[in-house]
Amino acid sequence: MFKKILIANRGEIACRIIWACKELDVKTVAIHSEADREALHVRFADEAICVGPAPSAQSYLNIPQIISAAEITNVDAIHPGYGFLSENPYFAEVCEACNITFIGPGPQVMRTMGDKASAKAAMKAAGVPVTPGSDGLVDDIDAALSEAEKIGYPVLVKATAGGGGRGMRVARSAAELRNAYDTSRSEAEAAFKNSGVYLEKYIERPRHIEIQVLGDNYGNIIHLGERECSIQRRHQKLIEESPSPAVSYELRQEMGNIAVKACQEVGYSSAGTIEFLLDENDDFYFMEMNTRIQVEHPVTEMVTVSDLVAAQIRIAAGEPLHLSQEELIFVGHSIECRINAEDPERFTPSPGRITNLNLPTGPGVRVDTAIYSGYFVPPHYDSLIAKLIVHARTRDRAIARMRRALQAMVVEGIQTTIPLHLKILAEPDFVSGNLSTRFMDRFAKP
Ligand code: MV4
Repeated sequence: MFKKILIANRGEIACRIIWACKELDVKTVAIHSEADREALHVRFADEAICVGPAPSAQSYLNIPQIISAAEITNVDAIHPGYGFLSENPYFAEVCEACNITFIGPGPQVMRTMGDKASAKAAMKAAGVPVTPGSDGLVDDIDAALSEAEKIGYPVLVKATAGGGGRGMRVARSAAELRNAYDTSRSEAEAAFKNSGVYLEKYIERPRHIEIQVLGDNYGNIIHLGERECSIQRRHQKLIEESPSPAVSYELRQEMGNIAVKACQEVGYSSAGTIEFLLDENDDFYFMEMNTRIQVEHPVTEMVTVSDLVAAQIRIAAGEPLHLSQEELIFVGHSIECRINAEDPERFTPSPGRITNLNLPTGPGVRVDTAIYSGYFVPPHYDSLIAKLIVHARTRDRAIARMRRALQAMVVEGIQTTIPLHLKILAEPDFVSGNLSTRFMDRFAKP
């Protein structure tokens, strides 16, 4: 086991990694920007190094500074968390070159799965269902029209350099495709300096269902069930849950086994997530693979009674998986609400000082956060300030528990998404589990 780990991140995930290290008797080194001197992860780490000014590019993304901090404090490994450098193959290579273990998959797997086209090809080769579509880019409108005839309308025009929904346009007829094709290409050129587009069958009301996997360095791979992540606004997740109300025992086995097989084919190790679109006929299609621990990992931990961050650290230290697929258990239902420092109506950032804070407690309540009363929420970083997670025997009980936990969560001095979550949880479609990635359209301002 490592003696000391540097956490190349901040906020709640940095604290989360510190907690896992403490339980493993591993010393921790925090890095921080000048704006984060008073941050909680700095306080609870054994050592802390300032790596630069507030802007992320000069601090949390500053590879030379981070590697220098790792050298000075003589750490054995670096945990990147999520975001920042967590899916940067070059950073993983630099760590390995400096004889520092990067806690995550190898750079090559990260590179393969990080490129949409190579990821889709690798998944297709591994027998993972991918959305029917063009085989590669469509270089002119005639190719697009001919591909669309093969696929069948409606089709989606997607920018190959896009991501997170940017550069996507639906076409329901040849006439619409002519327009969508030209618009997508020019938008992609402007936004990504890459006008490459491809076509896919448009799935009208998909759910976003993702499978958590864990792989060690000896070829052992298990899945830990699914997460329902359809409650998103402009591709920002708001509420996640496990299990999904739409996934039966049989569908879980099918999706889980396909995810495990895919990871075996690409030689995956560490924690990873395969994202799928699930349609109303229970057909599912590969969307992308995330080669990092994800924000929403706690809902999986709650229903499988696991510690995914500790598992990542153990795997990176060369330990075999402690659990076989057969030994894994699923208990109850877990829901996570992302608490952002934002105006709950306009979603505009709301940084500032927290003048009064009450965190909910009681049975089945977990809060992953780095805020405290008197903490100044800086404007420089992501607006996520806390994850409120509940666990109960059934989905209905979990919803009731989340409602009372949200009502007990007092954050004064800034605005948060707490009122929005209470609104969502009051929606009959949410309570009945009738979700899709179009769910949040109902709150869209005219
Ligand atoms: C789709 C789709 C429907 N049909 N692909 C959005 C971003 C990227 N993850 C892929 N996305 C979608 N791809 C086909 N063929 C609908 C979406 C989509 C979506 C997917 C997951 C979660 C939220 C979403 C919100 C809007 C659109």
